[in-house]
Amino acid sequence: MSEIVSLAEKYKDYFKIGAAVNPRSIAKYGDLIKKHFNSLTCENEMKFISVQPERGVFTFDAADTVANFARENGIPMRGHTFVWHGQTPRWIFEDKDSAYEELAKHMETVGGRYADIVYAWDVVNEAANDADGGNIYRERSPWYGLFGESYLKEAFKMAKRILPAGTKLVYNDYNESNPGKRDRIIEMIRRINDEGILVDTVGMQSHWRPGSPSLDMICEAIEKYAAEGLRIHITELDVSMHEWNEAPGTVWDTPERAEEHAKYYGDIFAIFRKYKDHIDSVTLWGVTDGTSWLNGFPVRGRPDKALLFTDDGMPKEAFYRVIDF
Ligand code: 9MR
Repeated sequence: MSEIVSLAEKYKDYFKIGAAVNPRSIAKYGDLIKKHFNSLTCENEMKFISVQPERGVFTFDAADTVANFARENGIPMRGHTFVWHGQTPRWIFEDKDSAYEELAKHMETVGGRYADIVYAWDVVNEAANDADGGNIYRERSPWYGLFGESYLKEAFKMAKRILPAGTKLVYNDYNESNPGKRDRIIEMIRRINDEGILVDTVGMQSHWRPGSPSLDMICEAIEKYAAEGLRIHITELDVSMHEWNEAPGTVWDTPERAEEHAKYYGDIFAIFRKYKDHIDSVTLWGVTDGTSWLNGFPVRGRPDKALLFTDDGMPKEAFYRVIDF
């Protein structure tokens, strides 16, 4: 492995190169992670339900395993995530009167524990509506159900008050390059920031597939977010080998598809480099193909090969395209 160039090293004049990790991937691929990545995100271990499943009961073992690995190796982390409709325990929504107070306590306890190592928090995750032509907000979020849109500004105010100065405060979402959703995200951030800047960074999750979104759509999204004065983090990048509505039984693991996959990876990293003045980090959502959440999504049991390394830790063609500049 020693002759293979380090991704993080190769990109040191551009932006951080990150990976979503968990205790299992750290145990299995620790050396690979240390070599190639200079930013880490807990895939699930810092989510609300992981660290505070019951009111006042904090469970930090898994998050600590990742954070201690990061500390030992001097790798900074992104925190993921505080306010989300997913992986959040019901108890916090059961009492409207105490929900904000509990959220603040949560941010103090979790944010405080990792304050030495976390440089950015996904304060709010996935609050925008997916559908065009209606409310800009995701109405089915229990946060929206309790407080309407006001929870967004409240959450960022809280984060700004509680987290160490200088922590990047991120609004993070998917389908971020789709023009309709992109514009809803921008409108949402404008409203949060209308009395002063709270959100300073937009997280473009970037769960993509070859050709989708188009390269033009990605450039346009980056330009529009940057024009708002926002820093950009690519937070959850992966490129599925599958078509979105692929017919069952489709043969997908072909040399042609692998070439499209590799080419797309090369093309999107060329875009990221072009916009390096706006982009602070590019995080892949997983380490090796087999550790990706896409195995079994959205079709149960169906594998995918969405990342840059095989399960043997070998770089794939996509890896070589990413470092080919
Ligand atoms: O990768 C995560 C997977 O292990 C979890 O089962 C899933 C539960 O919702 O969350 C995945 O990560 C998601 C991230 O937290 C937010 N954006 C979408 C990611 C992929 O679903």
